[in-house]
Amino acid sequence: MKKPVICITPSHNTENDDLNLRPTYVRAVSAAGGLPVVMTLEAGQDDLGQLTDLCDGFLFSGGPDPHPFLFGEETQRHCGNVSVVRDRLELDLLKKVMAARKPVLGICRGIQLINVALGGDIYQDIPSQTDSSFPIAHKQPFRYSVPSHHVAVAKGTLLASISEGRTELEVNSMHHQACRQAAPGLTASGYAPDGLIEALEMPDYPFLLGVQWHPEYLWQTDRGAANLFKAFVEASRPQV
Ligand SMILES: [Mn+2]
Repeated sequence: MKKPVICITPSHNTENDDLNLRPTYVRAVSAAGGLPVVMTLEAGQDDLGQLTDLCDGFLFSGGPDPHPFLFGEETQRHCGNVSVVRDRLELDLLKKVMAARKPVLGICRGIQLINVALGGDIYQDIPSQTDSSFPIAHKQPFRYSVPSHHVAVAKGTLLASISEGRTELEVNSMHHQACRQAAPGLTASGYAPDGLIEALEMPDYPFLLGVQWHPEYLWQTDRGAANLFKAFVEASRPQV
């Protein structure tokens, strides 16, 4: 049986114009039964259309901050580096993929990119834009394979079904930005203990899920993280 082909967007190192991608994404997709392919950042509209036809599922990976202009803001003092090239490419790709109603998984920057693309916005920097008497470390001080905070799962959601009834997940955290206002059509299905959105999904879509944590570092030890990739790959399996 042919494996579902999963297109993974790479990161863009703007210092030397290199592409890079942590191998953990590729391994997690492979282990879940998918055939991962890493895309380039040099693709015109026609190329993106052909890629959308060629691939069965699309994983928007982690990376630098989305440009603030994309959600109508000036650049805040603690905003990080951006890649205009990657922003443009991923926004164009997402539009085509969603028009084809093919499965989408967003991880870290991916959930933010999806939210911004659909009309939501993000905190440019959590520590300086939120107030908390007990600040959660969204940039955890230890290895990414070790969970650092919990996520409350909303009942009746795709995330809940993937999590096999668990109402609370243990996740890792390596982000300084976060989704603020969910875009129209998106539902928040996971929250950190400080109230920040950690998962978004689109109920009126075959499979569209964004998570703020990094399941690609947890799938070997956590069933929920492994199930997340399995559910995505299975949703991507072409109907025969
Ligand atoms: Mn977090």
